[in-house]
Parts: sequence; structure tokens; C-alpha cells
Amino acid sequence: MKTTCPYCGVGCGVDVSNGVVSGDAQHPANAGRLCVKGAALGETLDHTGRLLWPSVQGQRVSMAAALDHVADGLQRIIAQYGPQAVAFYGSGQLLTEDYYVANKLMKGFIGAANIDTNSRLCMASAVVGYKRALGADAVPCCYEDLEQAELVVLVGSNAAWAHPVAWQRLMQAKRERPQLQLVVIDPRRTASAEMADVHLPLRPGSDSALFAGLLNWLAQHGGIDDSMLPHLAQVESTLAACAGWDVRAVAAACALSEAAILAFWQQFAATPRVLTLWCMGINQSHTGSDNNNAIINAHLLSGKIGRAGCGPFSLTGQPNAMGGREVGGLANQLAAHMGFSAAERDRLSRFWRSDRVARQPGLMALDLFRAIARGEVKAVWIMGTNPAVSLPEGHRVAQALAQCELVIVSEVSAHSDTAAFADVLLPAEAWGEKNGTVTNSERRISRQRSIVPAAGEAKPDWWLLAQVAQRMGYAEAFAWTHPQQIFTEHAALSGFENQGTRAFDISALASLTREQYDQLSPVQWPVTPAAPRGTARLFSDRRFFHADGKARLLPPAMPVVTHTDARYPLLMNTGRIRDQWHTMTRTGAVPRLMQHYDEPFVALHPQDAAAHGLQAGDLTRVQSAQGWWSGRVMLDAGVAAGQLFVPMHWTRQFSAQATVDALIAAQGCPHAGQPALKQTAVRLQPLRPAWQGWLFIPAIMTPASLLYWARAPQNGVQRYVLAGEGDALTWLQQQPGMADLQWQLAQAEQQVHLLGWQGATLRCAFYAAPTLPCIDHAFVSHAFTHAPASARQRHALLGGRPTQSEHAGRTICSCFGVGEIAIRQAIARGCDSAAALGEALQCGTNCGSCIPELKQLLVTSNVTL
Ligand SMILES: Nc1nc2c(c(=O)[nH]1)N[C@H]1C(S)=C(S)[C@@H](COP(=O)(O)OP(=O)(O)OC[C@H]3O[C@@H](n4cnc5c(=O)[nH]c(N)nc54)[C@H](O)[C@@H]3O)O[C@H]1N2
Ligand SMILES: Nc1nc2c(c(=O)[nH]1)N[C@H]1C(S)=C(S)[C@@H](COP(=O)(O)OP(=O)(O)OC[C@H]3O[C@@H](n4cnc5c(=O)[nH]c(N)nc54)[C@H](O)[C@@H]3O)O[C@H]1N2
Ligand code: SF4
Ligand SMILES: [Mo]
Repeated sequence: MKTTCPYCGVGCGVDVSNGVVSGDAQHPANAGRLCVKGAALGETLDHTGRLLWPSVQGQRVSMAAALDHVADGLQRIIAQYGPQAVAFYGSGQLLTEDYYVANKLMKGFIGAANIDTNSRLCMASAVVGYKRALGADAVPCCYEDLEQAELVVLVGSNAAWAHPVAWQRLMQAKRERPQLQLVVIDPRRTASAEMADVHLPLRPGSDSALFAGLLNWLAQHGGIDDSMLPHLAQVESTLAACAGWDVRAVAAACALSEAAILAFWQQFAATPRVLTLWCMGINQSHTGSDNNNAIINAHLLSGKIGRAGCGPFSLTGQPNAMGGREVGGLANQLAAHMGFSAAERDRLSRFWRSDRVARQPGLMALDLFRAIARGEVKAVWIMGTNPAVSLPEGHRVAQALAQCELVIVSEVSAHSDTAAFADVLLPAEAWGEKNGTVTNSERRISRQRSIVPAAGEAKPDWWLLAQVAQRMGYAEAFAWTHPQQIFTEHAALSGFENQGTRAFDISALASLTREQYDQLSPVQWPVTPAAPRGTARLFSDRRFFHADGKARLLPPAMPVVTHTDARYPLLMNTGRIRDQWHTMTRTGAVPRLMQHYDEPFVALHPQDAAAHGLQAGDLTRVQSAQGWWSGRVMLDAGVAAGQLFVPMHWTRQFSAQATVDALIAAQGCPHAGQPALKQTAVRLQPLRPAWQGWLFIPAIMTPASLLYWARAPQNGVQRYVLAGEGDALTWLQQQPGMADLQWQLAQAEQQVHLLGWQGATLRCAFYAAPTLPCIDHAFVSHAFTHAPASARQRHALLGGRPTQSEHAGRTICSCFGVGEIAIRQAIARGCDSAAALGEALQCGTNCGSCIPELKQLLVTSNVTL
């Protein structure tokens, strides 16, 4: 069965047959490739940690009772305080159908526009940038441009980790055509920058100066495409506003050498096919929207748009960030690329047959949570996002939710930091269960299909919304029984009285039958009667969506850099790591995705570490004016001195105090309302625990009274790394359930090694010392699924390492914990194929991802060990 990956905006096609996940060779986005997260999707399909039934105030109830409770609560609050007192907070991880229904209910029938989404933290600046420049939120480019470009400029994007398959396409194109040049613009030397021909490590927040200077330079050095001028407005005024940005001024603003800047500008001007890709380093900024326009300006003036291998290409983050933009998931849009003008509201009223269509924009995310804190918004329905973690000023968000009268959370995960505040928890269908469409970065609509039955009582998000709408009295407008009906309504709306005025038009899909919808092949919008097979690139005709048909240049913003001072001297940057997805509710449960980084870390330059008396592996606090964070020090010379990088992923489910958004102020781009999540003034304060240790236990717990802890699931057991004050053994004795176990204890100096048994079953393993003890994690974890039988084995386990003869070597098969030495021994005993090894040791018989390594070992084993 073909479906689509639910993680990043690359939107890879996935093939699932017999529970085995592989890349869909026919999908145009990935042609069979998958990254490690996509390849591990099969491992997220079990029901561990899933929210399986509805609850109200923590009590399990029937689905009907939960939906009644939601509908009654919303109606009561609306009757008493008006529609502005309720809000929805959605997500770019909802399907288009879910999103359409949420938007229709709030803006069309409840009659307020208080629906915003996590895309506010992600794509809002790009939406403003495109609309201001092109007259529509329409990404001009497609992935094939990666292969057609001569110069790719990657700005504020670590695509090697965040858009891995698009990155692989680019790397392959570069291998095939070594003349394809890659410039990476990022304050940090990232995995992407490592592969670049040129890395420009500019000062954080200074991108708009670099691109304003480029525009100026293009104008002065023959870089204007004269044939473009009739299609552009505000050229003179923008160029005048850029005139001060000569190379000296830009070098000073960006902290780059003049030579490096000039070389980049010359290359941009001289190369006919330039593709600029950008992501959160541009959008999550005080000048997010203006950064977007600064980039688009350069492409417009030089005519590098609407042609193969060219264009300003904003990468979307989430699998359906684009779908959310289509349906109007943001509080300042209506549906199908419409705004709040009288004509547009009237059009929507007639289409939806509702006289209650919202009259003005609603609250954007940051303001929405402030309004909840002030008690003005009294009910909020959060779906598919985890704002207690991902919104800045996380403690305020948590407080706001704690005091909000009615918090409804639709979730797939039973335990999330946000779900902890829910009055009503509704179980939503997860990837693999749900059925609908998503749109990726290149405007390509793909199907996510159900491949497994829903877990427990989980329901599609659209169904939950429609059921509530029906109970609120809007039965007729929310009567769908299948996502195809919702999709075709959405498609019809996109074409309704459009006549080429709105970029988003998929009217040719409005008549899809159930079968056609089920069979729908990936297709790029617009999909119209004139272009029934979709449209790869926009603006080839140089007709833009402003009323005069012209695109606009926009004057650049002055760079805004967060102020650091003696109290908070360092600038903290935040972002993603390769193998985790956001707040880790799904990827954090997959042991092998935890192997890349298994603890919250702060990456800092060795000089800054030395200045603070910190070494790699030490624990530290990072403090800002808002709050503090704790995690482990990682030295990284790719992070500039004076800057830090902290991953965004860790939550209260995985660590004591590692939600980085607790440190970040809720401020950002004034035009887009997008917070500046990449720039926070902080200081470091080393943590000096009395002891550090490892605790392996089967169940998830929240360790108390510690300076620091972090959890990483292993196969069959949870592993906690701990740091505390006082005495380690005393701490352990105070943990629940410990008194019931039989202990096997070894204590020497300040070291404590302890195994807790219940009969022959291992219940806990604990290793602590003044510095973090060195143990064999795979060996200890394995003992929880395969209890050691002999006294000698138990003794080894107490030591935390296998005895010499049992030493497993490098783990090859993570699923069954089979090490290299055992495999080589089996080969020596005569196993001569991966299948034979599987029969003897089980290795390679589950996910199969180690089979290539098994084959390698078969080839390289010289049998004598
Ligand atoms: N593995 C993984 N992939 C993901 C996700 C995930 O959670 N995990 N999430 C998805 C989502 S929703 C999104 S939005 C994307 C985000 O994808 P990216 O934006 O590529 O990822 P980030 O790590 O947030 O930030 C990108 C880079 O911006 C740089 N940066 C910081 N400040 C500046 C600046 O002032 N100027 C410039 N030029 N660069 C700066 C950072 O150093 C960082 O390397 O990833 C998507 N893909
Ligand atoms: N410091 C810092 N903060 C950031 C960022 C950053 O770079 N730095 N990036 C920002 C960006 S770009 C983004 S996009 C956000 C992401 O932040 P969030 O959206 O808060 O993160 P997720 O973990 O993806 O949250 C999705 C939630 O929905 C649940 N879920 C998954 N599938 C479904 C489903 O089908 N239905 C329902 N109802 N629920 C589901 C998951 O279990 C999870 O709890 O974070 C933002 N916050
Ligand atoms: S690149 Fe993105 S869409 Fe493709 S498999 Fe990886 S996470 Fe999924
Ligand atoms: Mo995002």
C-alpha cells in the first residue's frame, strides 16, 4: 500500500507491504529514497504510549460522552462570552481534510477566526513574504529544480538533517555535475555546511543585510534582468532603500569578509540558474518576513524565477504545512487563499451557506496563549501539536493552560506535556491509521492512506471535529462520512469564483470519486481544467497575483540582533537533530532513533567551554531572563564563539529541565507574528552533582529530587542517566517499588552497582559513581529481555560489562542485540548466509536494516577469530 511519510515537508512516498516500510520508487518527491526517520516508521506502528480512549478530567468515558462534553462546553462558553472566547490551535501535521474541517467550524460557523496553528512558529514569515512579493502564498519552485540548478544557496536551513531526502537529491546532482555549486549561509557549521563549496557563517539575524546588499550590487553591476522590469513594482524605492548596503556596510553587519561577500554576489549574478532554499534560520527571526522578501527581491530583479533550476524556494517543515496554508489554518486568512475583504467573506458565506463567517482576523498563536492567560479565551482545542513544549515562554503557556476553563486535546500520544493539561483528551488516529491528503514543499498533494486499523477508540481528527460541529447544531454542513467528501468540497471551494485570481486552485479534483481519490497520484497544484495534471513551476508567464499582475520588491529591514550583555553574554540558537521529530512523542519511542543523540545537549565552542571551566560531557545549566535548562556539554568548533546551539526536542517526558522554549521570549517578526526562536541571550552555569549514574528499569517514571535526568528507551527497557546530590544509594532506596526487590549490591569507594530482582526477573540495574560510570548499555539492556542464567553472568551484569568471552563487540542487529563477535563466531561455525545467521542468532530477522552489515561480515570474515 502506498502512503506518505508523516514527518518533514519533503513529503516522501512510502510503500508498506507486509509491515515492511520502504521508499515508494514511483513517488516524484523521493523516487524510492527514505531517511532514517521514514525508514523507522514501521517501529512507530505499535501501540506503545498511544492514547487509546477518551477521557474527561482524567476519567475514561465513552466517545459519545466526551464529544457531548466538548460540544456542551463550547456552546456554554460561546453563549455566555461570545464566539471570541473559544479557540482552536492546530498543526501542520493534520491532514488537509482535518484542517479544512477545523477551519470551517471555527471561521464559518462559530464565527470567530481564533484558529491558529504551529505553522505560526514555522511558515508564517514565508507566507507574508510570498504574499507581499508575489500577491499569493505560492512557492514558485519544485524539487526538480535541485537537479537543474547551477548554484544552490541554502540559507538558514540544515537540510542534511531536516530535509534529508531533498538533500540526498541535491548531493546526487552534485556528484553527477560537480560544477553545481552549493553555498550554505548559516552562523553554524552544520552537517549541510560541511558539504558546501562555500560556507558563509554570518552573524545571527543579519541575513537581510546580505541580501539587501546583493540587490544593490545586482543593480549596480548589470545584474538586473531588463525583461523583468515591466512585471515589477516598487523597484526604484526598494533600490533606493538598499543603496546604503555596500559591501563594507554588509561586511560589518554580517561579520563576514568583504571578499567572501563579493564572491557570493558575483556568483549569484553570473549564474543563470540559481535556486535559493531557506528554512527556520530565516523565518524564526525578528525580521522573518523581511528576510523572506530580501531573498525574493534578488530573484525577482535578476529574473531568476519561473524557470527550471531557478527561484526563491521556502522549504516547508511539517508534512502538511502547505495544506494548512491552503485551507486557511492561520488566524489571519480565510479558506482557499482568501482574506477578510467583504467580497471574500461574502463568497465564503455563499459557498458554506453560513451567515456567520468571521469578519476579522483572529488571535495569532502568541497572542492566543496570552489571551488564554488573561482569561479572555476560555476554551481551547489543541490538535496535533504540543504547545507546552514548542511555544516560547513555555512556563507561561503551561500556566495559561492550567487555568483555562476548558482545554481539549486531540492526541495520538497518551503522555505529552500538553496532554497533561487537558480537561478532555480525545484519541486521534495516527499515521498508518488516518486517511487523507498532505501537501509538501513543492505544492505536491499526496495521499496518506490507512494501512492498519485504528488503535483502541481512536478516530480521525476530522471526524472528531465534525461530530462536535453536528452536536453544536451544524449537522448539515458537517455531515461527511469519508475524507473524499471533504477533499472534494475543499477542491470545489478553491475553484469557486476564482477565475485565475487565487493561486491555489485544485478545481480539477473537485469531482473525484471515492475510487479516484483512493487512487490519486501525487500532483502539484494548481490542478485546473487547463492544467489537469498539475503544475511544476509557477510564474513562468511572469503574471503575479497582485491586482496589477506585477510582483513587488520590498525595502529591506535593518538586521535585529538580540542584545547580549554582561549578565547574559551568549547567544543561544536552537533547532533540530537528524533522528528526532519535534517533541519526540513518536521518534523518542524508537530506540534506534535515540542512538544518534540520547541526551539533551548544548553545543558550544571549545573557547567558551574553557572560559566556563566546562569539558565535553559535563553537565550545565543554560539560563536566560525567562528560565533555565539543563543538559550535557558538547564541544563543537562549528558553533561560533559566543554562540550556543540547543536542540528543540527534549520535553518533560524525557528530561528534567530540557525544554528549551522555556528560555525563549515570545517575541519575533511583527508582520508574521512568528517568534524569533533562534536568538536568545543566555549564560552558562556548570552543574556539579555529587554523583552520576545509570538506571535501567522496564517502566517509564519521573525521577524526583535530582539535579538532572534524561530518559532514552532501549530495546525492552528504559534507560535513565541521572545526576544528584547527596548519596546515590539513598536516592535509589527512596524510589517507588525498590523495597519490594531482592538486591544484589556491590559498593566500593563511592561507587554503587545494584541489581534488583523479583525472583529470576531483573527489575532494575543501577550504576552510580562521582563521575558517570562507563558501562556496556547494550549488554545491560539485553539482560532485561534475556535474564542472565548463571551466577557468572549475573556477576558480569553487576559489573555493567560482559566478561571477556561474552563481550558482544559492536552491536550489529539492534532489534535482537546481536553483536559482531557472536556473528563472526556463528560464521566460523558454518553460517554462510544472512538467512543462516538469522536462523542461528535471530539477527536481521526483524527490521532487516542490518542485513547489509551481515553480508559485509560474511564477505570480510576470515573465519579465524
Ligand atoms: N530531523 C528532523 N527534521 C525535521 C524536523 C524535525 O523535528 N526533525 N522538523 C521539520 C520542521 S517542522 C521544520 S520547520 C524544518 C526546519 O528545518 P531547518 O530550518 O533546516 O532546521 P533548524 O535546525 O530549525 O534550523 C536551521 C538552521 O538555521 C540556522 N540559523 C539560526 N539562526 C540563523 C540566522 O540568523 N541566519 C541563518 N542564515 N541561519 C540561522 C541554525 O544554525 C540551523 O542550522 O525541519 C523539518 N524537518
Ligand atoms: N526553540 C524552538 N522551538 C521551536 C522550533 C525551533 O526551531 N526552536 N520550531 C518550531 C516549529 S518550526 C514547529 S513546526 C513546532 C513543532 O512543535 P509541535 O507541533 O508542538 O511538535 P510535535 O511534537 O510535532 O507535536 C505534534 C503533537 O501532535 C501529536 N500527533 C501526531 N500525529 C497526530 C495526529 O494525527 N493527530 C493528532 N491529533 N495529534 C497527532 C503528537 O503526538 C505530538 O504531541 O515547534 C516550534 N518550536
Ligand atoms: S526526508 Fe522527510 S518525508 Fe522523507 S522520509 Fe525523511 S522525514 Fe520522511
Ligand atoms: Mo516547523
